Amino acid sequence: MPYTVLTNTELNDEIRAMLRDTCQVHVWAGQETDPALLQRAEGFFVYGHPKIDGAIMDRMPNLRVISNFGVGVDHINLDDARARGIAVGNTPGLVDGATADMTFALLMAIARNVVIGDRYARSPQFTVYDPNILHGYEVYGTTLGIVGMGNIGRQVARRARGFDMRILYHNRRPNPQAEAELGATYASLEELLAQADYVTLNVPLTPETRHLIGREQLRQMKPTAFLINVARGGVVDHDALVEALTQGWIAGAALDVTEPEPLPRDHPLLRMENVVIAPHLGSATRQTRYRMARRAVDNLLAGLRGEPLPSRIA
Ligand code: 8YV
Repeated sequence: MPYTVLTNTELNDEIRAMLRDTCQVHVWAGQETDPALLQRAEGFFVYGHPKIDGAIMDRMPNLRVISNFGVGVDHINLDDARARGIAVGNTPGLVDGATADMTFALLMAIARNVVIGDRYARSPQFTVYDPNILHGYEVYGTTLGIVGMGNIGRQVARRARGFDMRILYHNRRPNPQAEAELGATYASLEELLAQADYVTLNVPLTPETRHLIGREQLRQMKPTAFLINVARGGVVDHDALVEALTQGWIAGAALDVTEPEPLPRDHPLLRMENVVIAPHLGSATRQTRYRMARRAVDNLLAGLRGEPLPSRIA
């Protein structure tokens, strides 16, 4: 007898194949979802970042496990799940390398005008090579400020060493191991913002990190500095960021994540030349996506069978 599993959006072929023999997967249709289906649902496979709270859980009295495809679980109310005895799984340790690569891809793209250069090189305006255009900022030998020295932050620091960067980091607690291994120096957030040429955000979104970077923090950055966000859009106050970019408090920003995601199509950030935006691609490599799928499926099946989840967050 296959398990009844809901998912918030259509799963890709790879995940569907992994679940084919054990689960009957139905796509959650919001308020319209058939009550009989909700009654039967034993597992929820969360693909993307829909809000999952107690009200939704209460509509599924047989729900035993929520399996999140991804490490960040800010969209799932973990307390509500705990209170109802529902296990929640995620995919820690699997997205770090790919997300750190993307951090550097965005950092390089904004510093060296890769995206704006690409648009120009394809345009009818590019008829003569001109050494005088699109001078960017150097990356090697500059100062990197990493906000959040967790698994992803450490991977970012490892890459920065290859660029001969001086590495500052800020974290809830100093991380002596990272300091010894990576040559990173602990700094208060104020010191880091004042000194870094590139500030990367590598923290989870929690009540403490929501709008961690606002007006005051952006004003502390150098006018030649860049902000790179591969964490969650909510870590940055977007109104303040628009002001900072318009007023020249900072040189530019590269964002893999925004709030909301996607931004409304007429949002000012989408019209700015000193902004690079990606559609949340941090962990989007074939290899990482496969590992995430495998772990998310293993968490789901373990929860359905009443076994310990390989990666349980709540
Ligand atoms: C995923 C992520 O793309 O792991 C995370 O927290 O943000 C990304 O790696 C996303 O969660 C997909 O659902």
